[in-house]
Amino acid sequence: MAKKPKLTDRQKRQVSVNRTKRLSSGAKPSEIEDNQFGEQQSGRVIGRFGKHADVEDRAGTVHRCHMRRTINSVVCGDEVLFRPGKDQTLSISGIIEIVQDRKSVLTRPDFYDGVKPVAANIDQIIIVSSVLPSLSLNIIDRYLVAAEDVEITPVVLLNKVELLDPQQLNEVESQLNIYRDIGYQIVYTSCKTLTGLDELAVCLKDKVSVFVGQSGVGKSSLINELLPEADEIIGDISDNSGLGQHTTTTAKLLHFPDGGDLIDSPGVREFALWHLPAERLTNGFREFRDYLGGCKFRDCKHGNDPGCLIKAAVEEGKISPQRYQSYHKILLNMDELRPAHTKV
Ligand SMILES: Nc1nc2c(ncn2[C@@H]2O[C@H](COP(=O)(O)OP(=O)(O)OP(=O)(O)O)[C@@H](O)[C@H]2O)c(=O)[nH]1
Ligand SMILES: [Mg+2]
Ligand SMILES: [Zn+2]
Repeated sequence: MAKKPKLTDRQKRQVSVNRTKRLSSGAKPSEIEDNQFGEQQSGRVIGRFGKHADVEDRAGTVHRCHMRRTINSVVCGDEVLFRPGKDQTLSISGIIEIVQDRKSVLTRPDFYDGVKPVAANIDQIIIVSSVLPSLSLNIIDRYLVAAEDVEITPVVLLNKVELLDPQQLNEVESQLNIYRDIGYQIVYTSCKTLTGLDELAVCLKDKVSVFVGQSGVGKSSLINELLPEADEIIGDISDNSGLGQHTTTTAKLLHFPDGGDLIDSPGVREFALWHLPAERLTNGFREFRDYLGGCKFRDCKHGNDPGCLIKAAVEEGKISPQRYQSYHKILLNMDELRPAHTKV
């Protein structure tokens, strides 16, 4: 795919002027438009498709809505004020007028659009991994940083465990115990043998959770096991690459009959963190926090700098060397992956 050309400062100013004009001109609904809609009411976004969104009203009815041009972004989990359409024969009849302040929002950087919200008003992020596509601790670390950064509780989930023999399972468990030791919950599941699904259901009960992770790890399959009526489409793993095929393309919020909601999100190719300044990355490694501010040099890069408390903690076995290496790998990649047209 061709890279987006870098904008000059003049072009950036023009974009900003145009945007301001567009926002102020779109603020008031025209009278003709006004007649098409009923009274404003509150609702919640449960689906997002192109320029439209599905809004569930308080009685549980779903309205497919346009959005006022003043609205910047709408994602699953957003609380909104909307007006249902009077003409229900139209496929998209209502309109979202206001997005309420978000209690929490998970974001991800997008090469073209800058930082994009993924889901709003969520209580926990379930980081789904599997052994096919193969387990990547570095990807887990990146999601953990993103979750820590927005202060939403993460849970580490490993799916497809039935593909491992007992010895392999043992090895994987000792790798993932690093996360347990620093206070994260770990859940092992299989959609084939149904292992761990009861534990997962308990973990999701009465909370608003979002499933994130690479394509093909089984997010939608897990949802179908937990909520058969969800009927999520699942895709095969490519024989050549061992990767998923990006089957889920839009986020969708589903309800558990006994309480709790779950958002299925599309697998992303590269969950990068280049939108975070380095200090926020460091802070996202929760076990580093006890040592921050104590290094000899204020601008310590926690590499080979003399008097680095983090490095010392690694040497003393208090911080896992694997997490420490992962931190430096992310730090390096952040600069490499950051598109030329963005700044932190
Ligand atoms: N062996 C095994 N295969 C599984 C398991 N769970 C899911 N799969 C398979 O993994 C493949 C991908 O599953 P999906 O549920 O589509 O994965 P996804 O994470 O939703 O992928 P995207 O929507 O592309 O992000 C399918 O072929 C599933 O049948 C499991 O526990 N064990
Ligand atoms: Mg899916
Ligand atoms: Zn240091």
